[in-house]
Amino acid sequence: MAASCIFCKIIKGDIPSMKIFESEKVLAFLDINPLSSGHALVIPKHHGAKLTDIPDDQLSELLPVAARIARAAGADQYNILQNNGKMAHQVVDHVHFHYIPKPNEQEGLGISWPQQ
Ligand code: DGP
Repeated sequence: MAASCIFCKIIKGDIPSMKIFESEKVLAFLDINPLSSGHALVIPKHHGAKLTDIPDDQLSELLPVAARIARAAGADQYNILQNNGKMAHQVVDHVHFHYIPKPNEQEGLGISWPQQ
């Protein structure tokens, strides 16, 4: 846990979130700023900023949860994204996978990166 980390605070329950899955090592919740309806984040409970900071036993549980969410949500098309570092558009320095469902083809990719 990192005292100043927003996602660690969500894990502890100090900041409220719309949780959709929780296990010993993983938490998933709805993104506060969704790119599409159902946009969710899957995070390890172990604090680490980047993919390379997370132990394998935590990492290996994240994608199966993303797949479970994708299956349960039922969207046929979706993005799974994971950003590492400011230049790669990472804003929250606690590893997270985005699950971004695409409800229909009119929305295109639906990814809007911050303006440089
Ligand atoms: P990234 O750019 O990959 O670091 O995405 C961070 C995401 O985290 C962004 O889509 C918004 C989301 N987010 C930031 N703060 C909060 C929060 O307090 N609660 C929730 N549910 N999501 C948050």
